[in-house]
Amino acid sequence: MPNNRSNTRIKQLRKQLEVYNHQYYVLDEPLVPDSEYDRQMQELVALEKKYPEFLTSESPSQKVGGKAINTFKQIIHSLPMLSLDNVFDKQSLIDFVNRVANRVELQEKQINALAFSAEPKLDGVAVSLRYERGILTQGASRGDGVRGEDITHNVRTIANIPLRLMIENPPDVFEVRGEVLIPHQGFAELNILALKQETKLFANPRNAAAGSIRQLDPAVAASRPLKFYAYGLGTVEGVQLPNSHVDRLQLLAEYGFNPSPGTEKVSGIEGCVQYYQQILKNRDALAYDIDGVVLKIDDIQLQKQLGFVSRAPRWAIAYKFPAQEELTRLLNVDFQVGRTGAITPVARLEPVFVGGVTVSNATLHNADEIERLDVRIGDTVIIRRAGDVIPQIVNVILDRRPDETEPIHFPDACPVCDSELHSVENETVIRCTAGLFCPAQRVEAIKHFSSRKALDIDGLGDKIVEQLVAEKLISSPDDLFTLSKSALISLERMAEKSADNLLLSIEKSKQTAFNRFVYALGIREVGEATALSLVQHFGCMDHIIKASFEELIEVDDVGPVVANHIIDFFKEPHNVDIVQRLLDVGVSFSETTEIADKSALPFSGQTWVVTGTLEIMTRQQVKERLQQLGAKVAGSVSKKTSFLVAGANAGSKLTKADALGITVINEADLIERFNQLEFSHEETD
Ligand code: I6G
Repeated sequence: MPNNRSNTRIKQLRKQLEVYNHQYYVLDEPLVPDSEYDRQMQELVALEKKYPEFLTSESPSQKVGGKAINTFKQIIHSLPMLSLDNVFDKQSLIDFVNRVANRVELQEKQINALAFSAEPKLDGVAVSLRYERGILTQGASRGDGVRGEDITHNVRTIANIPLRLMIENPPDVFEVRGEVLIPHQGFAELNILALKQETKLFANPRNAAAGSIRQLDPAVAASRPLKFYAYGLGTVEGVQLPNSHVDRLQLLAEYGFNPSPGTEKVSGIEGCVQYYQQILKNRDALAYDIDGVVLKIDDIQLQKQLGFVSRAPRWAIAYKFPAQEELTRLLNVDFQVGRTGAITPVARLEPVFVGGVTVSNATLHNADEIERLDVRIGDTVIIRRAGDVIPQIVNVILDRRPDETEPIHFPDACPVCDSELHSVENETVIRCTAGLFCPAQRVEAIKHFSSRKALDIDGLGDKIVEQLVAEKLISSPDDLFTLSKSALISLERMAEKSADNLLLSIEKSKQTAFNRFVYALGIREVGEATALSLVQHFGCMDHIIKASFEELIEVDDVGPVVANHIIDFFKEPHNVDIVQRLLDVGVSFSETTEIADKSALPFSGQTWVVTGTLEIMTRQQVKERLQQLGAKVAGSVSKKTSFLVAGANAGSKLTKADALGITVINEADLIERFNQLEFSHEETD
């Protein structure tokens, strides 16, 4: 091809690929299949190789693969990157608005109508991007606000940052400021990869994002799922800008950026407070971390009038959420034995206010987690509490470790009954092998038996069960039905009236529903939904006890894993005896089952399809877990499908799901969802 025709073609391909990139990475609406994109990119790369004189730094072919640098250059921001003042409560927000109103002499009516731009405060890393005549020439970290580091080589690799502004006549200088972050799904994938490669896990998405843009080699940033969201402008020359901040964000979208998602224009203090509350309520449903909302006077003229104090604008404020991470000290680690014998290390902490509540315990999950964190008694630790998820220790501050600490050892025997422990290959859980001979498992089994969704024995609280077992007044669920009033009164703080009421509740609980009874037995992974399916399938207790593996996997929610748990449970003569003794003491149920409230299960009403090769869980495990959570698992994708879980090499199901606009999630995201539910769900141990 002659030179000038090649140059024309190169320009054509670049323009087309820029549009494809923008549609894919910024708008999330791909225009062409990957194969077509790849074909055009290959053609561009080949032409640029043949005619290197036409190669430019803003070509879409240059997004990844730049050279590593030796050291970071310092840059001086042309306009300082300011910081925001924070408020943590409504009164301080009102004080902020009143200060604004006093300074620009607003009347009450004007305050109520004052327009604010409101946006979620993304928990990422602030960066500034400089475009000269439309070309990205510099990316800089915030640094101290005056001086930052040159991270151009890394920001160039971020997929939703355009290398060229998407407009015909770009301004001479256009600086965009915003946050770089890693969404939850990408973060989970990064840590799964780190686990596989046995490298250090990232503590949280913010640290991972900060670490990614502070790399000498741009290949690292290119491999990280970074996203950039624009929240404002720096120096701009050669273009007239709108006088509203929200309109400026709209302009940023037209130039090819993702403005801060969820930005809205709101009015007055009440508008700001409502926005804050709405975002706080929906915080856990967002795809990324946020730590508050940012409120800005929308009118740029007013902003200019207000100016700055020290390094912060007077026209903006961060209204922060209660912290989700805090520092505290590890006082001790207890090893708890659960209903099915699983041993869970529980961290006892110096009480600390985090995420809106005082926290004094956190889970350490298992032995691997203790080893990963290398946490020791006396350590200062970062604790995190997000939404309803049980608090976790995310990291140890090694600088603050006291002298002469020892690694924490997982016990060699059950901490309660001293029986042998058992660990299964590829499972992180270590269990006590004593079953109901272990007092801890006994207590948990009886608590489960009497819980609300099981026999629902009103007034039999956890503390009473613990005392009854400790005093050897009961040792298995059937003993509850032979308890005497004098035995109950012998317990600490048990008055005569309470003992009478409790005996009445126990008596009343004898009349139950068949599915509640099966659930109450506490068979591993047989939750409410599975208990109901078993009862509906087999119709009587004897058939469930005697069911073979083949018969069990015929049942709706039962797969091989659960089937084996059921068989193991009834293989134990002790468990069959308990069932018999319960029936002998008068527990009875109608064969017609009460419908369990399946609609209360987290995934009820949803239809899921699983396809492709999964790496961590087997497809069967995923299917069973989804069913336990109330989902229907279907074999094919249709309009009724709620979610498709797609592993590697997913084929036609993925294509169909895409065509139908069905939400597709990968294994990492699925595991993240399971983990979030794990601690609030009673079905598993
Ligand atoms: O809108 C914003 C979001 C986050 C900001 C901001 C920010 O810092 C993390 N910082 C400033 C100084 C401004 N807006 C004006």
